[in-house]
Amino acid sequence: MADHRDHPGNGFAADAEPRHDWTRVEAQALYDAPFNDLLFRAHLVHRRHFDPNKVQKSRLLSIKTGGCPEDCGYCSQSAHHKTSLPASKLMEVERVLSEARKAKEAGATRYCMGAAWRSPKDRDMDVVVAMVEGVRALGMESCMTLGMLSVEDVMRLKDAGLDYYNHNIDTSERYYDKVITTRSFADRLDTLARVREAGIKVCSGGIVGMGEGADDRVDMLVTLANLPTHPESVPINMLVPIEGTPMAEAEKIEPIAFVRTIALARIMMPRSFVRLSAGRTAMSDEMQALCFFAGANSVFVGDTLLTADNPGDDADSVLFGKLGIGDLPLAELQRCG
Ligand code: SAM
Ligand code: DTB
Ligand code: SF4
Repeated sequence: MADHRDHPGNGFAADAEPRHDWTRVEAQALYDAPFNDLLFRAHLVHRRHFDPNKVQKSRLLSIKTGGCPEDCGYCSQSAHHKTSLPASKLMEVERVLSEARKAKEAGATRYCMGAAWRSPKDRDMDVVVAMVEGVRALGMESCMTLGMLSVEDVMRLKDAGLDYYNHNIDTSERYYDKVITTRSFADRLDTLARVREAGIKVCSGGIVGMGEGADDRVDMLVTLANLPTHPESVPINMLVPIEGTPMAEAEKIEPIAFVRTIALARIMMPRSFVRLSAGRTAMSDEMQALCFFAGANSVFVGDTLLTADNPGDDADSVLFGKLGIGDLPLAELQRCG
């Protein structure tokens, strides 16, 4: 069989090298193109850089749940909203590592740990560092998402060997204050720049289905694609509506618009892993299949995300079996891109 990177002459030579000078107008034109044209182009870009039949699997764990001082309008964990979620303290290192071991046995290559903080306190950092070291010793990639970081925090995480830091820009700069008022879009970009500067890989994406317009989805992706280096991992979350949050009743995103968002991310950030993230329990198999065709090549596995449901290993193995999609082992993963 032909190498997956082989492709017929297709007239999209400019897709070969990542660009960092996307304009809103050209990105919007891609997003608005006839669906088949958009998907065809995204799929060609995808095949040029990745095996289209392999998906990277990450597993999430909430290491500190609830009681967060930030007011993110989508989040079950914000102390500003009346959700049914009880707050808990930072987990013990051994418990985290025992969960990480199970995730590895179930096929995850990256272990992502999330805390409901605006930013970590100094005393938390010792514990977090031990978690990173423990996960790496298990032979998995480590990822943390802890809120805003100082230069000192970033250096400690780098020294511990942290592979990825997740910090989402969530939406466009224009729509940002409709979603969050306790921090700014610029705050997010500052932390991302510190993480990049320290040499930690960047995971940054956003949420769609929060009542934003197509222009907000496009602008969010333009911001990410015009960073000096593309995030290695770009999670695209579909809002999981949480009762008691201001976004509980937000208008749902139309599935085709969601697929367009994935396709645009793939075209603009050709070498990044685009993760089909939160919201998969509300997606049909066909919608997920279209997302994989459009260039998504990473998912969260297991039956919970941080606090919300995820399809679980049995449902995923049925889906991936039907689609002929296999795992991307760690060794292969490190050669990608
Ligand atoms: N507190 C840290 C922060 O905000 O960076 C880390 C944890 S936070 C829960 C990680 C990301 O999860 C958010 O940036 C957001 O993109 C995503 N997220 C949170 N709640 C969500 C929801 N209900 N639906 C979809 N994505 C969600
Ligand atoms: C990301 O972009 N999505 C993940 C991860 N990064 C940390 C989180 C999704 C959270 C979904 C809602 C919940 O589980 O509470
Ligand atoms: Fe806190 Fe993160 Fe939730 Fe915002 S998204 S409320 S920062 S846990």
